[in-house]
Amino acid sequence: MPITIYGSPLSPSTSLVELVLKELGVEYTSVTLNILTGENRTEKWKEVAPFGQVPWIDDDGLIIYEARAISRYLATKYKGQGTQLLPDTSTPEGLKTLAKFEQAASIEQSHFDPPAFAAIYEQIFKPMKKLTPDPAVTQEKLKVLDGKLAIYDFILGKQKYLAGEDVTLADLFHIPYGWQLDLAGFDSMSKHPNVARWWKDISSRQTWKDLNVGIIDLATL
Ligand SMILES: N[C@@H](CCC(=O)N[C@@H](CS)C(=O)NCC(=O)O)C(=O)O
Repeated sequence: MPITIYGSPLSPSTSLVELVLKELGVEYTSVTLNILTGENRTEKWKEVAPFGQVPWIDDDGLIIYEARAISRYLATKYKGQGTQLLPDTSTPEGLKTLAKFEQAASIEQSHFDPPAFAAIYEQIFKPMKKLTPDPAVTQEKLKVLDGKLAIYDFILGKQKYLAGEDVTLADLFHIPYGWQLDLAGFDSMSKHPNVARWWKDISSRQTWKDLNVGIIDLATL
């Protein structure tokens, strides 16, 4: 039975899981929930997704939510198929590369996601929810993000990807919100030279292009 992903085309976290499935070459089916009307937060889904957020997957009865956890699960389950997205822990260097991967994954969650999400929420998601964005908040969050990306630039001046010389899930975790920053017209991902080189590399992956994530016409939902 193919994996089913419950999510929304408006959700960067859903795009992340789809990207990982494409990288691994795994067939899947999708169920779209209308997150603007709160369909994901109805009593019907409380048992499977207690926090009420998309995405979650159903893999033959195994329900998992939290996009990064789903990604790790999929990359582990389909190890040896498609792109290798987690370090190979069977080598003598395995523990070291795993530690570097975990460090990179933590950097994304601690330093990139909070300001990137907050800027995108203000600029893109608030208008979608018919709330009024505050440009001052957007600018403040972008400034915080820029400070973090200056540190990324230092790191990426010494290595190709965030965990070392190979692409990993830790890099892919940045793609959906990095993409939204580009779509919003912010120069965050292109301002610093080493970040720009890395971002061009990871965001031009064919799998991401195939997903064709863009500005959604709400009338089509
Ligand atoms: N930490 C969660 C965050 C998921 C999340 O923020 N989901 C958003 C869409 S990207 C959502 O469900 N929004 C609608 C809602 O919260 O009701 C993950 O990584 O999966």
